[in-house]
Amino acid sequence: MILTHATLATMDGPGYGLIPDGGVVIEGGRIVWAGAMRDLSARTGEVRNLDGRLVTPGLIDCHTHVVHAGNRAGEFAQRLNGESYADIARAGGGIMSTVAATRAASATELLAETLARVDAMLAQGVTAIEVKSGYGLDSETELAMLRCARTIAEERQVRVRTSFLGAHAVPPGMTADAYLDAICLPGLRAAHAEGLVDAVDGFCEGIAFNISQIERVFDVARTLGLPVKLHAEQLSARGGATLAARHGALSADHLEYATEADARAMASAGTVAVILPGAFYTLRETQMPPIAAFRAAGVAMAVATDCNPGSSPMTSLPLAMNMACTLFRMTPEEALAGVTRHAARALGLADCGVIRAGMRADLAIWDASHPAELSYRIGATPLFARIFGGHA
Ligand code: DI6
Ligand code: FE
Repeated sequence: MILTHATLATMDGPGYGLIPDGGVVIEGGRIVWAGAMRDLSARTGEVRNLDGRLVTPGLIDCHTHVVHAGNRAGEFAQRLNGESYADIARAGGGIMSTVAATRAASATELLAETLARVDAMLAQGVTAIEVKSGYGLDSETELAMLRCARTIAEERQVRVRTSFLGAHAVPPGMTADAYLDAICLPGLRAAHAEGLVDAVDGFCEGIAFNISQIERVFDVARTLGLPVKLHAEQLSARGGATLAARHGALSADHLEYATEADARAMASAGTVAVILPGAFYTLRETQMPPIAAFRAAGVAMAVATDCNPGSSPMTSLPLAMNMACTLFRMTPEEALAGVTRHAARALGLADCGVIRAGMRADLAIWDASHPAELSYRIGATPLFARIFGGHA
């Protein structure tokens, strides 16, 4: 396939990597050439003239809890009446209420509910998603969630990377350490043995796991040869971001309460900051992630939906880009890098996220003439077409 007369935002390099009248040659699911039309040598293949439409790398949603059952619209109303997210969690709602719904769902029901959300994501230009477990909190359901995540990639044209998030909440009636010993860590080993785990995640927070408990999870991840990432400094400063950096984490995520010292630690470790404005917005948070400190320290910033039934019931990655700009003053260029090049890094993927010869041909074609339009519109879906592995 040959895409001609496109406005290319290759995202290859520090900025957009704009090529105003560009072309892309695709063979065997890979990009074999990308550049200016005037440099395109004669080729044979199916030519698609894009009439100046914008082409970007396929979007990558690098932080989702898209596999889950049920919804928490009731808690949404409770929070609007003044109850806090943490209060609801301590009273047995929150994550635990989704755990109950997910345990009760059959594999077929879980997949059907999940695919409806995945379809909404793909309709907005996404070609790769990360999917976390964490609504099982028992081995059986954690594994069922991860099997469901793997099935997504068989049912739809999308790449899936899984993260084991057994350390998401402490089941009532147990201590955190007892839960890690009896359920979470054996569950991680079992899930890994079944080939279900690409990375290991945790929730480092007052209502979840402390630093030393997260470190126990990371130690097991290391013995299994798995990369780590962490929900860190979302609701309070707990030192999770620096801990993640110390363990060479792919990413630290949320980060509203992160400090300049965290930013420096993350920069030197190459840990990506995953910014999740949907959760900030939904929880009416007022503490902003230290974007300027990340920028100054040279931390790569990714942007994701955090698609989950509690703090971010959102399936639109372009909306997350808009929120990252309007709420956090990220630039549209940073937002697009955040859902392409930097999102790939947050997942440890080296073959996508930029338009360059040798990369997978995962592309999004937009009814737009400049990449800033993707962040600028609110809730719009200017997607014209998606190309996944070279197939339209
Ligand atoms: N932080 C989040 O924002 C999600 N998980 C987490 O650790 C929320 C999960 C939920 O409320 O269901
Ligand atoms: Fe999350």
